[in-house]
Amino acid sequence: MATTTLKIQGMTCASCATRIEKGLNRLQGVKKANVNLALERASIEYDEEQVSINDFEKKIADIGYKVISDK
Ligand code: 9UX
Repeated sequence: MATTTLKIQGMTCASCATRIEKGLNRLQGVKKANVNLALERASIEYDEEQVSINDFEKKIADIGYKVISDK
């Protein structure tokens, strides 16, 4: 099991965060995804044999938001 934190651009309300959270949690291999609106961050616990950061970025983009560099 692995964990990662992604910085997300474009969330403006609590529903945005909930939408992303639900989307991520629906992915096969995601154990637990949490999105913090104030911090603009998603933290994801996942099985790296089933799913990858690339899948998270793609899913978030599909829902209409963008993953940006943490640095
Ligand atoms: Mo409401 Mo957040 O449309 O995008 S869900 S602002």
